Amino acid sequence: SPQGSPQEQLNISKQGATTGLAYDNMMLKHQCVCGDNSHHPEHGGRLHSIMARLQETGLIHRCHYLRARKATLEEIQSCHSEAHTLLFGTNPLNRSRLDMSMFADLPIKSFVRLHCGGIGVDLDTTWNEMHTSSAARMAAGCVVDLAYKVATGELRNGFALVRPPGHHAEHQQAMGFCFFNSIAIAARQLHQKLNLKKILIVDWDVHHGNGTQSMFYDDRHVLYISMHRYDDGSFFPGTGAPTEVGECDGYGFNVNIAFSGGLKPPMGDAEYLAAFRSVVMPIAREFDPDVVLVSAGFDAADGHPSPLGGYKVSASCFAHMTKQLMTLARGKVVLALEGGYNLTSISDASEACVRALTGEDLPPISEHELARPPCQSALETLQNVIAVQSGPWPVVRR
Ligand code: 6DK
Ligand code: ZN
Repeated sequence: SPQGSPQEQLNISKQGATTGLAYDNMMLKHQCVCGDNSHHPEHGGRLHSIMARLQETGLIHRCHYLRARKATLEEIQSCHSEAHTLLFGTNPLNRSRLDMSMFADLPIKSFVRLHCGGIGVDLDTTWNEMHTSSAARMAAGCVVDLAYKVATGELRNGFALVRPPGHHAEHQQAMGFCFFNSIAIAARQLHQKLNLKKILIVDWDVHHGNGTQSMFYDDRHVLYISMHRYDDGSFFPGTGAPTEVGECDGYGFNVNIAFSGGLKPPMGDAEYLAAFRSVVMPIAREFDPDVVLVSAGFDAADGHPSPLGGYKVSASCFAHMTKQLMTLARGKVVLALEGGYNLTSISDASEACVRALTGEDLPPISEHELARPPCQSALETLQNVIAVQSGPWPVVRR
């Protein structure tokens, strides 16, 4: 608010030039009851490694540390059903006073017993009855708060270091390590509370964000652009075909850059930068967003063997993509962690992206990747995307 002491105003204007960092230890508590992380690639050590790197490099002191909070049940319900929100947003202690008939129409009435002995929503998605709700609500709250502060100009841009991830979570379905779709909730809040009319979500996690796509499929206020490994529907979660372009009001506001052709060769910087050059940036500039939210998974990075990746995007490439997005929306860019499981790779990539956000000079892309033409199957993907998107987005035709 414009009120407040001169000192407060000074802090606000200083913050306005600052990169926000949203994080809370509560997100470490989402842990399989089996107690053995080796069965669960999406574990708390991921956030710990990235935090350690931001500390070691001193980057943490260049960021404004956000006092995190859990998303309210009301915020979560802007994207998820009431039953889903209550089931995954409460623990037995605070749920006891609720009417359990609420859950009667949920598709998942039974949880599965995992091979490790734990309990899951499905075989991938471990669920801790006591702690998952707090962690997932904290993850969403971090992204909402950070997005809010960046959208209003209180912060320049930001990085939400969060887990569990969100982009697979649908209106009434937890899956693929995800419970609440934090990025989608943030986008909804910006639309509903700040009345933003043009929100861009870029998703560079190696997996397609089926949840995010489905939530905004008929919504022209939220443009969803995903780059992912697709392999003709055989790669998790199997959705994200280039032909999925949105429907009704949202026609043309869903863009899937779906790489196929397996790992021969694996996609790398050359393919990702070509996609940015020929599809992502032209459409994004034309859309001219008020704010850019990034589902910033780092599992397309080198160091992620199949099934959790297989590609070899460099840390520097993630930073360059960040920097390009910062030319949109007057620099209002919020990165939120999704996947990424190799602790060194995700720390390298996070460090590089935070350097980009704070305006530092970026490490160069390797000469070899810059000189290399995109592989044949990536060229076919891009041609295909351009063909299906040139109706709503003539700018891609060049
Ligand atoms: N399961 C995500 O990175 C989640 O997109 C990916 C979920 C993949 C589920 C299928 C799969 C494994 C593989 C190895 C070991 C255990 C489970 F949501 C994000 F986190 F961002 O590969
Ligand atoms: Zn992923």
